[in-house]
Amino acid sequence: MAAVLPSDVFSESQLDPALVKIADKVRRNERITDEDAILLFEKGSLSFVGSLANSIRERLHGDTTYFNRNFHIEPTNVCVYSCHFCSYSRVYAHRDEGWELSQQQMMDIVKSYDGKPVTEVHVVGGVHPKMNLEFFAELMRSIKGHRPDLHIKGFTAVELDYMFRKAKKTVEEGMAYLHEAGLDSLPGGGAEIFHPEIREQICADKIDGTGWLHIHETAHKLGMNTNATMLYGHIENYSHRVDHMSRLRALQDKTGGFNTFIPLKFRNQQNDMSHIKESTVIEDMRMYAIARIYMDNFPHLKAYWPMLGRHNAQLTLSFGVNDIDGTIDDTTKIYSMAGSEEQTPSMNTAQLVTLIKQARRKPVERGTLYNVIRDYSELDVKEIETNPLLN
Ligand code: MET
Repeated sequence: MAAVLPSDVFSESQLDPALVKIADKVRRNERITDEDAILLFEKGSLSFVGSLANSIRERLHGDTTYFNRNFHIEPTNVCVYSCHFCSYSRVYAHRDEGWELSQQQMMDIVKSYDGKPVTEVHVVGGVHPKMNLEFFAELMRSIKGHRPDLHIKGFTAVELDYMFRKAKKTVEEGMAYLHEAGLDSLPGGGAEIFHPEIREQICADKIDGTGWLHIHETAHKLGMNTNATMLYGHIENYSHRVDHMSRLRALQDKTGGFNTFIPLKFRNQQNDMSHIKESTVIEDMRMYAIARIYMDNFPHLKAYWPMLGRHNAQLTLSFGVNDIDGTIDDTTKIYSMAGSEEQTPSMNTAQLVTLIKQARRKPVERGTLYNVIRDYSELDVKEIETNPLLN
């Protein structure tokens, strides 16, 4: 599909001159400023930002749209922190209402995928006061001992910060230790909104933005790749979003260690912020598009379908997104507990491929680090459904 540039589809005489300048920058493949991004949030129509973002997406990836085959392990939802947007955690005193998996139970989950073509396990959850660095190092070793080629993407910076401090290790020491035990890369969670004006209101007690970035920088220095998220659509304003993205873009300039940016939509069920309305789908698509335009040094932009719902995730493929994450297999509760449409998030390969093909894009299965595993564009859905190696 040829990239359509905004000048081809918009009559520039009707556009705000400042928006025309931004479109020119995108056309010349130049970085936009923080002010430009705020202007896009304030004045850019959905079709304007969408068409710019799509031109960037097609320049970077053509029609290629990645997915992966993965499952999650959520060791616990018992948590020492009390993030107001969270619908998932239970305090230690009420841990009987939550879950705490043993090493054996977690290994049983891993073993239940024996012979199945998953490539990644994603490990995140509550910050449990008793699940410490040694506990998780043992888990890493057991997983790798059982299935060495399974990529372990685990622990948000928030979880790592707590376990390293408790073990009296520096970030460098703790990270090197877990890496050695088998941890391959970090997911992007716990970032929320870095700006203290917002962070202090929504998750005051966990690691601050500077600490989050330091943990990712340390991982990058050890040669580990990581992802980054932003929880949007609650009490933040556009400048907080841009500040957040700007800190990530600056770190990426320094290390190049981020793979993917994942905007996460705030969902409002069963949490302390239920009085706040959720963002509209239009605002969601504008968020993805502006992220694609602004985050010029992030190779990938992901829509995490268990949070957004599969149909809206499909829609993002026209607004800059080139990755929709994985099969999941109903192994995460984080967003179902917050009221997502996806109450039992699970899609098989054929469903993911169909979703991507319906959007006229090219489905490609990737590993965690975007190594290509298989191009599905020429494969018939029936063939995928009936081949156990493909489904
Ligand atoms: N414990 C993580 C964090 O705050 C989030 C995991 S999902 C509830 O970073």
